[in-house]
Amino acid sequence: MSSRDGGMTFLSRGFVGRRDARRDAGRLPPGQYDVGDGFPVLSAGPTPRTAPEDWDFTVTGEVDGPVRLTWQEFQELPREDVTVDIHCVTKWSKFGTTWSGVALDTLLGLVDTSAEHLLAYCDGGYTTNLALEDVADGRAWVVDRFDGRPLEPEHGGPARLLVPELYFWKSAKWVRGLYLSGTEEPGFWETLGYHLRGDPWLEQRYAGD
Ligand SMILES: Nc1nc2c(c(=O)[nH]1)N[C@H]1C(S)=C(S)[C@@H](COP(=O)(O)O)O[C@H]1N2
Ligand SMILES: [Mo]
Repeated sequence: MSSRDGGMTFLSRGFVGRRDARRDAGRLPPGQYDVGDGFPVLSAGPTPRTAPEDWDFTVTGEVDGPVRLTWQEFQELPREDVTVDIHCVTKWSKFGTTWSGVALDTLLGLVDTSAEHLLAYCDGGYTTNLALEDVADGRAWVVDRFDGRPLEPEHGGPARLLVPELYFWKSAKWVRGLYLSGTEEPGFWETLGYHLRGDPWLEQRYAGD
């Protein structure tokens, strides 16, 4: 562990493995707090439970050749491990969460489209809108593993979106597909007054922020 203040080094040594508050301060977007080891569950309804044999993932809408993947086909796609900080609009942030899944670049690469927006849809009816430029180039994934284990149903298993650069409501749980469109169609929370984009660093919590 290094220290900008040489005089603090002997103190830091005793705290190896604990959080360095000074380092983490720069990781917290405005108005957020560090929830630590906790992982709150925030669901607008009951937890759906879809068996892998009943699960599929579709990429539809304004595309040439819509795609439907079975669970098995999804498992065979190239996979990535990611470690990211997540930020909920209710103000908790969680540092260094580890996930495994398929990049949205890979899934969107399966179709031909000139659409600029998508609506993610889920078991249970939840939706959220995203601009394609906010999920391109390694900024979003469909993940099915958290912390080295299959994703718990409460946290969106069998699979959820992970869009860590935006507020966590954009990381749709129980995701089943992406609907691509030339126009921006607000999703569940966005229709109820939350920001269409939701960048935590710009504190885009509500419409008009
Ligand atoms: N399908 C679905 N996805 C959802 C939600 C939901 O209610 N339904 N809640 C969102 C909100 S507001 C947040 S903060 C995160 C919470 O994820 P977690 O329960 O794993 O912490 O999921 C997001 N994705
Ligand atoms: Mo949230």
